[in-house]
Amino acid sequence: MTEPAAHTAELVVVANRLPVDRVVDGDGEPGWRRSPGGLVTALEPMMRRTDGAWVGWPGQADIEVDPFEFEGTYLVPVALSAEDVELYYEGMSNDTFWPLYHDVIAEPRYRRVWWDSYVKVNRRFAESAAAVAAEGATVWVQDYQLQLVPQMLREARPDLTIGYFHHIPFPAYGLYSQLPWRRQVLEGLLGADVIGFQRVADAGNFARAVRRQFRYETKASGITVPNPDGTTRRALAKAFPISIDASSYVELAQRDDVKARAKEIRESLGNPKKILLGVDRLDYTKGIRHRMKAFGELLEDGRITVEDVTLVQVASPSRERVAAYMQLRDEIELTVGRINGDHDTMGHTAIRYLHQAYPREEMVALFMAADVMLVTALRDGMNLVAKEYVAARIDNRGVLVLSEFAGAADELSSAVRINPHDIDGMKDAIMRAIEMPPAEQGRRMRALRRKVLENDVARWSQSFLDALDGARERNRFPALN
Ligand code: GDG
Repeated sequence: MTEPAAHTAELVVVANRLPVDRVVDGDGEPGWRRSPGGLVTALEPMMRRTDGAWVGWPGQADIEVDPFEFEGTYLVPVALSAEDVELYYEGMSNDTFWPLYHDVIAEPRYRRVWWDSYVKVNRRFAESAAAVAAEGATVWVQDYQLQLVPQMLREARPDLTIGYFHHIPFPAYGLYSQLPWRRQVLEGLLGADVIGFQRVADAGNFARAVRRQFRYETKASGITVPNPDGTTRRALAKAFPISIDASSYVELAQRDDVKARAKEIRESLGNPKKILLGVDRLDYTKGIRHRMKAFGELLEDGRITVEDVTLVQVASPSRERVAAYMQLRDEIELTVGRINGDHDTMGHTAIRYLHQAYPREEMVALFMAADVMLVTALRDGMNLVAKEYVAARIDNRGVLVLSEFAGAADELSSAVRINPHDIDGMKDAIMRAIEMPPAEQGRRMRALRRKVLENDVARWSQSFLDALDGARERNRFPALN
């Protein structure tokens, strides 16, 4: 392991990305800007409270950056070469784990060179984390790019309390077992004291995989894991559904300029009676094509017209160098072109398609302008967009159409639920949402808002850290196990 760093921290977050983006100002001087991601907002308050460090990749290949302070957090950059990015990130993370863990919606590719790079890069992250963690510190590892880090850290630093949170689904064993490195990955994850998942079902799938592979005993959320010295310890595998910083969405929705922008958006679409909205990274897990098929058929069947109903689809650019994403983009854009070509009039468009990313204010204005929010994921760990829409509807109006295959469906039971594979069912659900009387909208939206405002992201991170505190106590007093 590397030399201990000059600076050490009591709480260390390890994530593929640092919470900042590298920017170059007008004079060509490089600097850093806080990145807008959800995880950053989720962990920011807690990082400020504690003496925190964050280990992650700065987002550009082949740059070496020394650790630095940024807004109260000590940032430890992990360098990735262009080859690391290609093999570990685009290959193993985004072309093997991502499709495999999303129920093989796209075919996962198993490449030994990708795996070798994944192991090597995970070790680099583990070494950086081990070097910056103070004696007895807590380390919280994030997501599927770093599944081997917990075990690597435990071997190097048995004094640490280690958490891992899995942001995406964990698949049923029948699928998981395809993975040529299925044992190594489970071993990697079991290095953590607390292994968090989005849904109860994900935690269950993980526990089943552990039983099938290792025959370890699992009881309630506890897994009995053998130590190298013959004793055992208890790892906790359970659901901690992630959420959003709900009050910041409420604040944006209350701003006059944002309200005015929502009105302007409606007008610029020709004031249709109903606006439907989809907001997704352009990803095959999000069910964008299924949504468009349903919408196109509703127009075809004459159940809606372009004068009355417009679909706004924000598809923010994502993983543009991975072949499956290039192909998906072509398919979606062909579909949009066909539907618009068949149905547009001079004054009205069927689908306003935007392959762009927008500032948060614009997203909230869109949420406020949209009568119906379509979340039609084929598989999704949680889906924060569903929660953001609900938080932004301070007027208690609007309808959320939500796929059963998104983690958010476990909590948001007052949404109109759909199975996105059932196109007829989805068409009927969209019609129901379009025609829903205001009183029913209000009843459902109030129930949804209660859930999202109560279970916000601060509560999520606190409950995970509480579980880690419990684990630390058990480590100190093994009789508690
Ligand atoms: C993974 C899991 C899980 C999107 N376009 C723009 C924009 N966004 C924001 C959304 C939302 C976030 O990006 C996307 O979060 P999701 O949860 O919807 O989906 P993933 O990116 O797949 O996230 C997912 C999540 O991790 C957290 O654990 O819920 O299941 O797949 O916040 O609003 N934001 C802005 N402009 C855009 O154009 N500002």
